[in-house]
Amino acid sequence: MQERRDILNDTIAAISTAAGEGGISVIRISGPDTYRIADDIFAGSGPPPSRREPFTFAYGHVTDVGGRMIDEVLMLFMRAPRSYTREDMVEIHGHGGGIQSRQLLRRVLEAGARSAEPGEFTRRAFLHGRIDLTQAEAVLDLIRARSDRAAGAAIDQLGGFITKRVTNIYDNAMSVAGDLEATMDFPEDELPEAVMADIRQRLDGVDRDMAELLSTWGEGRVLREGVLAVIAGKPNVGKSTLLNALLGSERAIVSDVPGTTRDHIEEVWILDGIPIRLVDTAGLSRKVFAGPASGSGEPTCFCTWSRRQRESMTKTSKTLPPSTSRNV
Ligand SMILES: Nc1nc2c(ncn2[C@@H]2O[C@H](COP(=O)(O)OP(=O)(O)O)[C@@H](O)[C@H]2O)c(=O)[nH]1
Ligand SMILES: [Mg+2]
Repeated sequence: MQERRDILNDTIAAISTAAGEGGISVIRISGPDTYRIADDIFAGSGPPPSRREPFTFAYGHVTDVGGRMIDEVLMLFMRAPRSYTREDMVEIHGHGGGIQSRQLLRRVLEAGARSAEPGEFTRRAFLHGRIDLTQAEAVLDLIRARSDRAAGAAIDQLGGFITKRVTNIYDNAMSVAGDLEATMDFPEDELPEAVMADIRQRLDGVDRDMAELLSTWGEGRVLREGVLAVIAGKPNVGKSTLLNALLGSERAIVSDVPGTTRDHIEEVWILDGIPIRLVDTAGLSRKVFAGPASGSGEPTCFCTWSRRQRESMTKTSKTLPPSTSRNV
């Protein structure tokens, strides 16, 4: 509890837009000092930020300590608890570009904010009870989604889809537990069979719901992490051609000279909304290719291939011995 109070007592800031050039970049400030900081750094006509209405924008400039202009900005005002973190929040919309946004952030930090840790705004949203853990996880999934389908699953989760299902299971289990407790007062032979049958049936329902929810975990993981598919085979059999054809772009060099691909190339290919992490590899040499069933030379796709997954790969692989992984 002590730690939690400390965490939430200070004011944090970060650049919230992606790095690189862009029309605008957004700096977010959250915490008790937000409006003092905003008043310090903002120059514009009309009242200072601390006297603005929530959910309004103000046009003006962010200035340095000496009053010199750093950037022309729009400021958006939000008041606790009606913000993402449930704290006082201000967004500064400045011009995009690495230097410019870093200068704005530096000014905000100079005025008293602390640089936010990765995910700290979402952490505050969680600590203040605005979102639960499954929703916090969904925020990251949504940001990192690599296909429409993955983004759709993250949005469902963010909207509380998983929370609702878990709560439902919990409530049903608690209601069975309550009824079981009530039956304890009765001697066993006086309990009507119908009561026990009903409890058994409801417990089966809880069990079924849990199994069903658990079965969606695998699909979620595939959408989140993608499926790793390695194109392996002898040099010059058309592995790079296959990768390019699937991606619809000339990502890998195709050549009739064997051994053109020297290093592995990884690209994401979306198949039915599922991100497939396609890996084109250098060819496998004759020496390690002398496995018993490896003679065909056809391009071969493995759905699992990594050091961690090598064990499982040997189970799924039909054509290559596990030792070939060192050539990839
Ligand atoms: N005839 C024919 N040639 C192909 C085919 N696929 C690839 N090639 C050619 O085979 C050569 C080697 O292809 P590449 O994709 O670089 O093979 P990799 O070494 O396995 O990556 C190139 O000259 C390609 O144009 C195919 O389906 N048919
Ligand atoms: Mg190649």
